[in-house]
Amino acid sequence: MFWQTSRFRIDLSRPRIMGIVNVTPDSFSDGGRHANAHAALLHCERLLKDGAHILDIGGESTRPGSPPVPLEDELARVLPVLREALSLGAPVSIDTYKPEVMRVALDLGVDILNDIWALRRDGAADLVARHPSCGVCLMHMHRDPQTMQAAPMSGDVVPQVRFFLDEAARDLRARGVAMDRIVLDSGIGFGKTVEQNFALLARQGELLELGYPWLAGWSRKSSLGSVTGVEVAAERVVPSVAAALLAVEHGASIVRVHDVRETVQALRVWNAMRAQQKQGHQ
Ligand code: HH2
Repeated sequence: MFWQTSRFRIDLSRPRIMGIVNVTPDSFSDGGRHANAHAALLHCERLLKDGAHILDIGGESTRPGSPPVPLEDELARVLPVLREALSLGAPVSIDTYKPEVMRVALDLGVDILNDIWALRRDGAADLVARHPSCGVCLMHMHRDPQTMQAAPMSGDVVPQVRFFLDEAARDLRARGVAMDRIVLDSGIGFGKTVEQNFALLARQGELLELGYPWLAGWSRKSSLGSVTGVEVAAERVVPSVAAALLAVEHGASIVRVHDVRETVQALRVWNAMRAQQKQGHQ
C-alpha cells in the first residue's frame, strides 16, 4: 500500500513514523517546548535525524478542554515552520481543522492535511477535492475538544468509529479523491473512555476491513497514564512505545509519536521479526 501525498508517494509496506511538532504554548505533553519557529525547526531536524518519516506540524492544542486558537495566531505559529520544514526532504503534514490554514498550507506545498475533524468544517473537503494529490488523514472525534471528555461515547465504540470514518472516506471518494490519498485514524483519547480506547486497539482489525491504511496516535495519552500510573505525560515514553508497537502489530501503517528515537528502535525489533515471518511463508 502507498499513501499518495503532494510531493511524496509514501511506501507503507513498512510501518512509518510521523513525528509530532507542536508549535504551541499549551500542548498536553510538550507545550511551550517548541513554541517559537526556531525551536520548532530545530525539533523538526532532530526528529528527522532520529528517523521520523513524516513531520506533523500543529499550532493549536486539542487536549481535552483546550480553547480554540484564533486563525491569525495559528497561522503566525505554523507558517514560518512549514516554510522551512518543506525544504528538509521529508513529507510535511499540517495538523489543523481550519480550512483557511489548510488552504495556505497547501499553497505553500504541504504534503498532508491531518484533520481531527475529518474535514467536517465548511470548505475543508472541497479543498482536498480541488487539490490534485495532497494526502489526508481523517480522524474520528466525538463532540469537540472542549466537551469530548465531559461526556464520552457510550456503547460499543468500534462499529460507531468504523461507520463514521467509512462515511467520511466515502464522501471524499464521491468528490473524486483517490483512495490512495486517504488514511484513517480512530482518534485515541478524543471523547472515549480508557476502556473504549483499548477496545479500538484490540479490535483495530475490524476497522482495517474498510481497506484504508491506519494511523495510530497513542503517544503519551492519558489512557496510557491510567493503566500504568505514570502521571507526567512526558514520562510516558515506555507506555507510548508499547502502544505504538501493539498498534503496528494490529495492522497500523503509521504511528504518530513524540518519542521518535525510541519508537524507531522498537520498530526495528518488529521489522526483524516480520522479515523472518515473511521468509517462513516463502
Ligand atoms: N492527537 C493529537 C493531535 N492530533 N492527529 C491525529 N491524526 N491523531 C491523533 O491521535 C492526534 C492528532 C493530540 O496530541 P498532541 O498533538 O501531542 O497534543 P495537543 O493536541 O495538546 O497539542
